[in-house]
Amino acid sequence: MLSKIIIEQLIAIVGESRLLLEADDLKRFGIDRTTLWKPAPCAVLLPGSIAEVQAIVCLAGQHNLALVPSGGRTGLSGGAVAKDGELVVAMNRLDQIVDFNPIDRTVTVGAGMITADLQDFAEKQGLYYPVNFASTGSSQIGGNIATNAGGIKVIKYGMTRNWVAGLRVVNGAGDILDLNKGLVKNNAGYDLRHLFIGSEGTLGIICEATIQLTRLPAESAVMVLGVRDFPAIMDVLGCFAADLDLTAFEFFSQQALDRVVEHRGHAKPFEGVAPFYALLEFETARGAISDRAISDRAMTLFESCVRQGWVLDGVLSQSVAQAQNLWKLREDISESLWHLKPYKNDISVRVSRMPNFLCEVELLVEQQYPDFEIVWYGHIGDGNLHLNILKPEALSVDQFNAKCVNVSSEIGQLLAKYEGSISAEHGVGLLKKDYLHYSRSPQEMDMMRSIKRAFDPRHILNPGKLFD
Ligand code: 2HG
Ligand code: ZN
Repeated sequence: MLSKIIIEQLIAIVGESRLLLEADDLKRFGIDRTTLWKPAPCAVLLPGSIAEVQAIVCLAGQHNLALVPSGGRTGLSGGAVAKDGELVVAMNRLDQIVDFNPIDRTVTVGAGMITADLQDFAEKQGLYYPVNFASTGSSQIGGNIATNAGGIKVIKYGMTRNWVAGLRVVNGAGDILDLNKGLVKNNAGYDLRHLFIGSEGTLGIICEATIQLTRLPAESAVMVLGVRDFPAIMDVLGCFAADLDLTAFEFFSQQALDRVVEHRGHAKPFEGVAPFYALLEFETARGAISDRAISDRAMTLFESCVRQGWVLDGVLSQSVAQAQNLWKLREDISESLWHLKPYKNDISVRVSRMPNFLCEVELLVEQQYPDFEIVWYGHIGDGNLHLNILKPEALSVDQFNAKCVNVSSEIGQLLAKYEGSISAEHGVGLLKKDYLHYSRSPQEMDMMRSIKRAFDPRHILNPGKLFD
């Protein structure tokens, strides 16, 4: 509960209508896409400028109030959850274009800008913001940066980190830091900007970002292939990546396809079934969706994969609409599983280690958890697997969650052996912090805590997230 005096001070900063105390607002702003925690913030603030964010942080520091920075709350690890009476600082009003520079091909935006609005703005300038994923319609750029969001084009364009040319943040001491200022080359000491990217709101509140844009991509075509087994998916990747400029290489299992077809009513890619499917996207010549030379090349590769026995069946998009429909089979999986409250894993290993790793994970879950339905999908071209575990009807939610914690530890041990990551792209938040030690050494953990102390000396920024 906030005291009357603090409420008055907060109103003096943001204005009365920008301090939300109603139960509905607290519920809505206190949670992300996870369902494991009950939202319980003490209030929600909607600052309209960096100066207001700074004033909030200074006040929070004086009164020792915990702050949870909040974007579109589409996260899957509890990074934006406020469950312990924190003040939520929602960036919704900082959603403007601050500056566009066509020579540098950069755009400076408020952290609250919706990702899809940034993509649309870029396109109107004849440019492109390539970080793309299913929740771009509601996620905010500040949240994307705080979690270093990945998505479906990482194989060609990399993660959000690659596109951040500058950041304005307010750290936990209430200082405004202007980091990198849009420079392409800047070796003047430590690049603090990169510490904030992926820091999950624990070092500072990202208020403004200068984003690098690039030229529009050529038209692309999409192929969905039915694949014999896990190892064959990696063989198919090797075969296509060697010859085509891939912009995506995704995979999903038959169970994932069944769920998405059932839930969304999408058409299957082709008649037959396969244990796994690979979705490939590659650029064709500008202006021609089925440029003959590249499409013929793709068909030759497909035939060679069939001859090898890796691929059972396949389809190549013949129009933009067909390409979009094929993408839906992959992009809609997460939402199609949502009502089943799956336990999520978002893990990665180096692509070269993927074949052996996949066999071991498959064996682990088959042997130890035969009654669990596992829905496999992910950005396999980046070495990133989303392992969604569905609750068997016989188990209560508590029993299921307890078992999943065991699965996570076993997978964590396997990841440690393969030098992989317990969080490839969703972040650590609350969900994965107990497993962080499988990916980070004690020395690294100590250094991360020191960095946290340096930027947030009063420990008021998103406490309890990433690590305790
Ligand atoms: C995706 O790749 C998202 O579809 C969500 O990262 C993954 O829900 C998930 O597990
Ligand atoms: Zn993903």
